[in-house]
Amino acid sequence: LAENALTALHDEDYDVPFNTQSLNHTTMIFTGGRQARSLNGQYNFCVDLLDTGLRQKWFSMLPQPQEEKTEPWDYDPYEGETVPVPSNWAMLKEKWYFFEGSAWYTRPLDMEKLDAERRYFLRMGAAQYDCKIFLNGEFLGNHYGCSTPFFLELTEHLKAGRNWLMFCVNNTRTLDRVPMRNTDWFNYGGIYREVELYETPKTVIRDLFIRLSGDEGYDRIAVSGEVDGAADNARLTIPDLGIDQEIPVENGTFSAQIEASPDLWSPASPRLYDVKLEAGGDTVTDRVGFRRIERRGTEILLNGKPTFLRGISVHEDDLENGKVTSEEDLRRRFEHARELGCNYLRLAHYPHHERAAQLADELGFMLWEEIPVYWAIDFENEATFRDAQNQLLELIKRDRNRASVIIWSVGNENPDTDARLSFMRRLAETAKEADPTRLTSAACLINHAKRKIEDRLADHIDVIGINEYYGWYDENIEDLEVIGRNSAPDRPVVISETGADGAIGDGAPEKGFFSESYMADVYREQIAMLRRLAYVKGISPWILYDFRIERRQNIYQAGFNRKGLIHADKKTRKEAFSILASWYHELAAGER
Ligand code: GCB
Repeated sequence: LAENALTALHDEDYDVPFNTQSLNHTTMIFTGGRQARSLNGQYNFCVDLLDTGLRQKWFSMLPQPQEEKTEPWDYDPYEGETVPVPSNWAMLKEKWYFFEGSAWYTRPLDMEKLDAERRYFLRMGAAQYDCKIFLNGEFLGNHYGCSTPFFLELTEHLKAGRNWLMFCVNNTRTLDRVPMRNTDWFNYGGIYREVELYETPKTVIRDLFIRLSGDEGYDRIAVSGEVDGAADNARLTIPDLGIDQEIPVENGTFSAQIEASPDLWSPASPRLYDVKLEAGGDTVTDRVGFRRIERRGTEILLNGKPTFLRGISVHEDDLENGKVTSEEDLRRRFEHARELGCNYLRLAHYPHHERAAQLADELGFMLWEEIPVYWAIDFENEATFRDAQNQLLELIKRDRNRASVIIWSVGNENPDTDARLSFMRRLAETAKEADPTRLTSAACLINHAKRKIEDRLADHIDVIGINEYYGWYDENIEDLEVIGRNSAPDRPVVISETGADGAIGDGAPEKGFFSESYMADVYREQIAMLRRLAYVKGISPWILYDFRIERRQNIYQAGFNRKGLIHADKKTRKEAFSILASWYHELAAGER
């Protein structure tokens, strides 16, 4: 019996300080315009239900010929089965479909030579949920969170020649995580976005935030950021605006306001400008749109004009690829949104791939982005708060140059307790501090008995989201009018969700709950009602595509949420699609 089988009852008992959440928003670098070396591809792989690898320290074992092995490890990370990265293991093998636990990924990393004047950063696009990183047998850092990128500087740890990179990714659902144990989407484990290596000069631009300035009539561009390393000045160029300006760097930060009148970005005219920033020999670039998004009273204003958000909600979910997103998948999503007549999408319920917001910038869609503070989080737990706050900051730092993003949402349908109010109010404040230029929101609660929006968080966000399912979970759609009267909201309300399940294909019902025609009727009734509701400033029905979720098992659902306007095949439209599309196109025509 190996000694380690008797110890390590709890994670904290491992003699390596694993659970430190050491990789967080402070270790990010700005990657726009940088050349990356892809570390995607085949990795040696092993699921490890009992965390034997942490106890036996599989990570510390470097490749050894069979005859030189000093211990009988239960897994050899350098032999055996491989899987592609990015991927979700649930989609690779039937026996991994429901697997929740740790899994090990190993690959070589060959460095022809190391340049003493360069720095090296590993970037992980996303890993669900807890990811520990090892290099050449050493534990280097750990990240929590499911959908935001994280970085680890390898400069001091790489050697010339062959290195070994290893990840231990654990997707166990626990009470103290964000999200916690219970969600209405599938728990796809694994490294499911790109892994890359970035090489930079000694001085690194860590952060660049550029936007139209909210002061003085929006005739300025504000720029700020962080430089790590020697630099006296940063130089900003935006050729199409005639901007070429030196900005002093002090204590590693810079900030300036520059007079400019760019053409404003909007869905109708998604103008983007090439931006370049240089400092201390480092250079980054971006394509940035400039626009104003504000709330005034109960209106949402885009570039000073009241705007109605014609939206649709969407998950990252694919029949074959799980949460792995491709360019093709994203483009198809925006084409469907365009066909519907949308000017807006809600990216639910966690940060989607960063390419989504880049494409929305180019194609002209506004976005709601969100962190998975979903249902009953451990609101009393300060460590849970830090995790949520870190996911929010990583998302904001990743996407705050995207004109398409107009809303940071801090959560969805959470019980109105004191602990929750404090937790989510602090998140809304964090968002405003990191980015004062966008609106905050959350899906708030309706008290159905009182027919009123009743949620103390509503006073602390800019836009009140409500998920209402009249015609599905709730009966009387007339209540929506009463809710408006009873609540008399002092700020814009957006229906962040509404919808109904509609099964199609073999065995689908002809009428009643779960039929396509029932779903179509719900959309007709909702639209008839929404035409009368002045307090609603936008909607994002639930949802564009049917998606996988194992908690729904009736014969029509069979492991899927069937509220998609389009089947999970991402091709077959349901009747409700054209009903919503004709209303949206009518609204869009009225705007012109
Ligand atoms: C909701 C949740 C969403 C669910 C949806 C449903 O309110 O926010 O995550 O999937 O309802 O279909 O019940």
